[in-house]
Amino acid sequence: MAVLGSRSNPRPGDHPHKIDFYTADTGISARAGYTGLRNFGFPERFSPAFPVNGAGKRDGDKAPIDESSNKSPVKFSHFHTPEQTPTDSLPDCAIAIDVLRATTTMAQALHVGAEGIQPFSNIEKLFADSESWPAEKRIRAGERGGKKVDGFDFGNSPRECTPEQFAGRRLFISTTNGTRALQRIQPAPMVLTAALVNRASVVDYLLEHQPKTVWMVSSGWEGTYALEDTVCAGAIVQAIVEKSGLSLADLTDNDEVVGAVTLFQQWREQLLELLHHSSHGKRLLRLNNPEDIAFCAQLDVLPVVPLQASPGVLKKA
Ligand code: 3SL
Repeated sequence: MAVLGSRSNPRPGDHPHKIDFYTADTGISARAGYTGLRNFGFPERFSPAFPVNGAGKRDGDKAPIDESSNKSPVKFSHFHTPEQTPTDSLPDCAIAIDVLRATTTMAQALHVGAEGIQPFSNIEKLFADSESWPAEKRIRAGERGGKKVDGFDFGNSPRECTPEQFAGRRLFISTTNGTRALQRIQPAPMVLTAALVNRASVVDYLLEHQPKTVWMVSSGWEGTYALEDTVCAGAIVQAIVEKSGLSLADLTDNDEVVGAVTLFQQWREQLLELLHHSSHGKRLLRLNNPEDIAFCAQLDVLPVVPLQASPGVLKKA
């Protein structure tokens, strides 16, 4: 079934995410959408948001797309900070981004075999909730101001996440901004985390599961813009453009997405330099941490998608 287009005139009682698709094989419209929140997963009630033939394509492949289609039923929005993220609606899928360093660390932790991840914005709550977990099965990690929190096992360095230390253990983590972004989007039916290191896997997941509205929520720094999170949001949408054959204009729901993609196009061959330009990159350099920046600047190296499996718990998808 090829998706030819959608119409945007809502009917009384429609869910805001409900979209009618006109299909090539039937010539009639098929109503799709969801009517309630789910923990995760997008079953049969969803019609494809990307051209069906585009799903799962590898880098460099352009999905064949019906020339009569110039409108994508999937729309991406990017928000520079958790504070700028709308509070009166939810997308089908929300992605938290904190390239330096929280979502990079989370990707690496699950990649090396962590059993799951529980993010906390509040350190006292992290200590209290993790207390009920067997000591040998838990890791407490995180930072404030880039430095390890007293009493934690680790800071927030992805390079500390080794199979020896993390395999089979649950990571309880609190960071300055990344965990706040995650808590902000927790009620969404599909919640992922993304960083440059796992960009390709996140993109493949989106192409496979086909949410129709996707919010990319950057962590920023204490309520302000972060260059490195924006370039990651741009990298995600750029890969969707390349793999689906859809145009950027069709995929975009706010101006921030266009800005993010443009930033990525400009810097895609110099991501490490860009991270060194960013204010948080400079902060980490002052803390003498160039190796972490280099780790976080790698593109598409970790085949892992952190997915919220139950409220507040991320697992490998
Ligand atoms: O702000 C955050 O959530 C952290 O990722 C910041 S740091 O890189 O660990 O300092």
